Amino acid sequence: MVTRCGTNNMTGFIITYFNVRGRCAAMRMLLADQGQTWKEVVVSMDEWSSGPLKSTCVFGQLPKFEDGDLVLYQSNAILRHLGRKFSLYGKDHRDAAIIDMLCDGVEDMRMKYVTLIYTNYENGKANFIKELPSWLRCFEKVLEKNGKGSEFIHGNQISFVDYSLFDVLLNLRLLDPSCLKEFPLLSGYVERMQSRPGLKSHLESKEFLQRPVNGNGKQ
Ligand code: GTB
Repeated sequence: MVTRCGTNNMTGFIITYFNVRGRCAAMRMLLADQGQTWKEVVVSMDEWSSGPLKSTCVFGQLPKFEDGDLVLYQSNAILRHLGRKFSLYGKDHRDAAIIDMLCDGVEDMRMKYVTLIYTNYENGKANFIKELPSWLRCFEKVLEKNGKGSEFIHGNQISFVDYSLFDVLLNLRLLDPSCLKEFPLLSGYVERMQSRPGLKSHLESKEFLQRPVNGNGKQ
């Protein structure tokens, strides 16, 4: 188990996960963009398979996220917690409901991607790329309805789901570099997100660049 410490970690955030971007990429982006530091506990597959950690995890899976004495599992629950903590959940209950809906939509797209990567990469990639525009078009339309796509995925302030959507879009663009070309609003959205100073320096950091995208080397 490797522990990497950020400096000035006054908040006590600890991410325990495998050495991949995977399900922690969005929460890391959120923390970096919000000016937070955190500690990383990196678990190897050998340790995971032979050690006691799995049995202590509520659903037998990582990531595990600690915020002081609060211990959370499930990446989207962690994002929601950070959304509430850093006011990244819209301005009222109506916004929060829509942000939750979008989060579930991003999760559906993420699961399609994860299923391809881990279960059917060689045989499924061509068909996946063929179907990709129909999913991306849904988010293009959401952007169009929100200030003609000039801002965030919902409202005029960033929310936790923006980090998750941005992360999935980066992964999809790695898989199919031209996938955003027919979607000007999504392309502009990705440009704006990656230009945010906190995100830009995170995306340029060696911690981000050296961490594999997925656990099986496929991307
Ligand atoms: N719904 C959960 C969430 O959103 O947090 C899903 C969590 C999940 O799928 N966790 C996977 C896990 O703990 C890791 S993410 N798997 C171990 C187990 O179930 O025993 C996917 C993943 C797969 C492989 C690697 N790897 O080889 O390094 C890394 C990450």
